[in-house]
Formats: sequence, structure tokens, C-alpha cells
Amino acid sequence: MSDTNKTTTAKTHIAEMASNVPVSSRRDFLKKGVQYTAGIATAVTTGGALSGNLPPEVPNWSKSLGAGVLTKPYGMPSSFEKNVIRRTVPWLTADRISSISMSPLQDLKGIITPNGLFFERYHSGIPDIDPVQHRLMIHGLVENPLILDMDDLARLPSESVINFLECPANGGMEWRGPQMEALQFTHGMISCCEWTGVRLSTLLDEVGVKPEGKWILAEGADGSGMSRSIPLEKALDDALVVYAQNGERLRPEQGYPIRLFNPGWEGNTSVKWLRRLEIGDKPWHHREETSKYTDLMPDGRARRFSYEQEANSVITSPCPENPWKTKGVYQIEGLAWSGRGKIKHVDISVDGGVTWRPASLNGLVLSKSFTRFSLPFKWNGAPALLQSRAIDETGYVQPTLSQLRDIRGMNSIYHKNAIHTWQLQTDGKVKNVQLK
Ligand SMILES: Nc1nc2c(c(=O)[nH]1)N[C@H]1C(S)=C(S)[C@@H](COP(=O)(O)O)O[C@H]1N2
Ligand SMILES: [Mo]
Repeated sequence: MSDTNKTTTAKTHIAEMASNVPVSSRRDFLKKGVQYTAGIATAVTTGGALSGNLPPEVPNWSKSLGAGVLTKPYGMPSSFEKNVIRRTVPWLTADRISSISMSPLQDLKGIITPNGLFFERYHSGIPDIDPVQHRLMIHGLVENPLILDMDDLARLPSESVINFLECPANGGMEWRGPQMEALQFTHGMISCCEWTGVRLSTLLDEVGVKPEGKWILAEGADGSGMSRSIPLEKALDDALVVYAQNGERLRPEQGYPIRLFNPGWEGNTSVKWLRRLEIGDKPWHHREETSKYTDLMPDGRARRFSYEQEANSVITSPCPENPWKTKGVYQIEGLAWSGRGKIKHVDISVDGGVTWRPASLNGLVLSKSFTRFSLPFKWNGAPALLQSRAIDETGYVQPTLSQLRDIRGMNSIYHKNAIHTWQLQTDGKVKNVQLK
């Protein structure tokens, strides 16, 4: 797609933005806040005729009894939240059994993705697995090959961790120019939840890896039998065989009854519906690490085994789905993450990367997890070029798009973690743009 009409320069916007100021004192914030509330009150008064449910009336739902317990034995969100759903881009794949759906990042709060909104990626659909008939086979270069059932796994010591899972194709449609007019589509191939399961190292202790054993092939029980080669070091570090997410059993979409989970690594390596772990002395060079999940570099060679998801961040409010409706004080909010550890720092620019201000990190700051950041901002209606830049605890700084293209060229699909730009327009709408 052409990027010429959407590409813009930072310079042209600086003059117009001079009066958009980050809010620096609480007093300033509160003062503006009061005016803003007054604005809402006016809107309510004029719109009052629309509904008898607003103050000072007693709302209708206070005048009758509500639905009882077990109306829904498994709870569901309010019907007013029906637009908070996973979505897919029709042209991305021809068939839903080999497709991807994305998380509605624009509507999520905190760092945990609810199970029903976790992004999905399948190569051959969701198998309907009976856990009683499912086994995990561990064999190859081991002293005692094992076939474990789900009860065997449940008897082993378990751990719970909060980590994101990201498809390395996240953002991959935008290497050559901005295409997606929605945060859900520019960044939604990622979700973050609490995972519970058994450390892979515990399982390897049980089977006893032979000294020549250096790699592990993980294979799924789905029709694609999807598989990846995992170095032994990852297994001994923090890899898990998980059976639960956010307190309940894995959803079928996420690999029920068990999946491999490699914190911080390409989602593709976290093999779902896990049925087999084979220990070997070298990688297997299967489809997902040769034809796919490799990056064609400018010199024509392909980069392989690029396991780590590098530091990345994006502003979630405002964004195309969350425009600003009136002038006033807002929180610029967003999400940052790094597959290498904790987020140490996030900067925000409102002038396309010319100047930067530190955002505050809010709530839990965990390794290989979503981290929330925000910066109060007084918007006077002038256009702005909003960006966020994450730095992780290893000192890695999220690159600009041109820095990334200088090294990687334009032929990649995966690992596009460049600084993202939202263009805030005078009407408060937000467009996806790329800066020259
Ligand atoms: N067995 C199996 N495992 C799989 C896949 C698959 O199709 N089959 N897809 C992989 C890819 S490409 C990604 S990005 C993640 C997606 O995990 P999710 O669907 O739980 O979000 O699972 C990985 N594990
Ligand atoms: Mo993926």
C-alpha cells in the first residue's frame, strides 16, 4: 500500500503544537479537571430529555428486581460491552482455521488479558482434546523416557507467572507503510495473563537429559502438528508446561489441556496442545523455523532463531478507537513490554520524537509482562504526533522505524517493534501514520 499520503514530517507540526502542554502540577490538573466536569454537567442538562435514568431521577433499574444467581452459571460481561471482542482482518488469511484474531487492546485495563479476549493463532484450527486421553511424551536423548497423563502433571510442583505472549508477526503488516487504522490491528497480536504449570526443568529432571542433549523439539497435537526447536538453556531457565491461565484451565484456543510456554519468546515457540518433547543434539529445522519465523535481511540472507521479543510499546489512549472528544486534560496511556526482562523507563513525545518526557509506570512492573504507563496532558485542540519509547532493564531502547529499517531492510514480517506514531488531529480523531 502507498504510504505517501499518510507519511508526514515531525517538523511541520511543531509550530502548531507549541500550545499543547504536558501537565506539570497537580494544581493545574485539578483546575482543568473541574472545568471538564462542568462540561459534562452541561452535556447532561441538555441531553436530559433523552432519559429518565439520570440524576436527579431515580433510574429505572433501581425500581425493580434484577436477575438472580445462576442466571449465567459461567459469567459473561455486560451486554453493553458487546463490542469488546477479538477481531480479525479479512485479507490476512483465506481461511479461519489458519488465521489470527487480535486482542482489543484499546478497551483493556491493567495488565491482565481476560481469557475470552486473548488473541488466537492457529495453523489448523482448535482440536477438541479430551484430557483423559491426552498424554505428554518425553523421549530422545534421555535416561528414562516418560509418558505423562494430566494427573501426573498435576502432582508435580507448580508455579504461576504473569507474562505476555506475542506473535512475532505483531505489527508485521506495517513494514512498508501504515495500513491499519486501529490499535487492535497494529498491535493486537499480544496478550498477557497469569500462567500456571510445571517448570520444564522439573520434567527434564524426571527423564534425565543425556550429556549430548542440547535441543528440544516441542510438537502439538493439532492437525498441523506444529513444532519448534527450543535450546536446552531456555528449558533450564524459565520455560513452563502450563495447564491454566488466569486461574482456570487453559482455553481450547490457548492449547487445552497443556501448552509449552516460553516467557518473552516468539509466541510461535509456545507450542499449544503439547503432546511430545523430544531431546536431541541439534535443532530440527522444521517449517516454522525455516520457511516461516525467519527474517529476510537486506543482504538476501535470512535471520533465524530470533527467539526474543524485543522491547516495544504503544499508546492505547488516545488511539484510532479512542479519540478525544473535547479539549482539556487527559492521560496519555499505553502499554510497554520486553521479552528480555522488566520495562525500566518509558518516554512520551507529542511532537513526533523531537522532544521526550518521562511517563510514569503504573501498577505492577514485572519481567516479560505488560507494563502500564501514563502522562497527564492538557490538550488545547492542536494537532500532535504522539509516540512512546520503551527502554528495558537490559538498556535496550525501542528503535525508530528508520533505525529498524536501516538494519533489517523492508523484507521482514516478524519482529517489528519500532516506535509507533499516532497523529492526533484537531477534531480529536487519531490516525495511524509513519514519519519520514
Ligand atoms: N500446536 C500449535 N501451537 C501453536 C500454534 C499452532 O497453530 N499450533 N500457533 C503458534 C503461534 S504462531 C502463536 S503466535 C501462538 C499463539 O498463541 P495463542 O493462540 O494462545 O494466542 O501459539 C503458537 N503455538
Ligand atoms: Mo505467531
